Amino acid sequence: MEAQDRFDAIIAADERIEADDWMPDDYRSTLIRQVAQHAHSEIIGMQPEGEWIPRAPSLRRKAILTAKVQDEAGHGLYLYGATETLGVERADLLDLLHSRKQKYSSIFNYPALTWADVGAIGWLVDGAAITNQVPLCRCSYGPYGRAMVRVCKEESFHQRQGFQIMLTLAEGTDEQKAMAQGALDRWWWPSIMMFGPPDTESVHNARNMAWGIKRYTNDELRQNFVDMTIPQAELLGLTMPDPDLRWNEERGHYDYGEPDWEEFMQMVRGEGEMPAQRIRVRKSAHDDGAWVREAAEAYAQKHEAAA
Ligand code: BYC
Repeated sequence: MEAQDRFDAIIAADERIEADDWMPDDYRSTLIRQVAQHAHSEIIGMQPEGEWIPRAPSLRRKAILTAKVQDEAGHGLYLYGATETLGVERADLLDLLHSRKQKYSSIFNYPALTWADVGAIGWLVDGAAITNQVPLCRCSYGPYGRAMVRVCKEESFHQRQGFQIMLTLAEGTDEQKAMAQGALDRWWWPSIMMFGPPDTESVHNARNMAWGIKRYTNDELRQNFVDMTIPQAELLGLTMPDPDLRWNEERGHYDYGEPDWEEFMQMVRGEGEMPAQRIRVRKSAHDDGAWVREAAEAYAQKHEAAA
């Protein structure tokens, strides 16, 4: 059987492509693009919440937030590992991030202004991430799908801790409730834009669906997230910042307003001071960590020589 036929048969049978299987160049390159972008998002995503670790309102909150931010570093690790199985080096991927030749998620180009933003990130951003990532556990590329299983388990703890912060604030003083509402107002639209451009504008949708990399389109996932989140906002007693939001009996889904796609594109392109700051902070963390990489390398060489 020809390599291409074997690949097509595996995809048609909804089985998995593994690292040492033959795969078309385009399949490999779209995966490198997506999984690297995903890995970059995990480590850049440590910044908005990491900035709040020293300012967490109690020791308990500080411990929980530290654990959550460390989890994101771990997700980066699994995902860089998964990308490396496609024949690229992690050091090169980091260079591509630092030189802005590869992207990270638009969502991390927004600032976390108050403690309530930490709650909103956990509730909405991790909530959107789970909605997107649970189907990715069934991705046709084995190493990526398997990495997603553990990531999703941890994301579900993250989502709950965010919701719990929002609930505490929403049940607190008028000022705390206003903080929670402000954070929802800031993070709602960026969260629903995280799912990517509308299906009519999506470049990779059709092919990546056919290859079993994506299982649902951007708009399908966005709708699932909206439907899941509205009852949670009602429970919190908060108001969604979308006047067009209403239940559509006929569709069995919520209708919602049009996001600001121009703002989304600006965030994807990384225009403005916030994206520049994200890359600056990342590069300086990388430079500060050079001695750790050198020490690990020296240690590995010592053991190799001994063996
Ligand atoms: N931001 O054809 P499309 C987390 C780009 S981190 C930036 O629909 P596709 C967390 C897209 O790359 C979780 N760019 O693409 C961490 C493409 O550009 P190019 C992050 C975006 O791949 C810390 C163009 O737009 N999750 O949860 O079929 C703390 C056209 O798009 C975005 C992932 O990375 C965006 N939002 O679908 C807290 C999920 N959206 O390269 C939380 C993995 C689109 O052609 N990725 N673009 O120039 C995916 O599932 C898919 O890649 C996407 C896009 C759904 C995002």
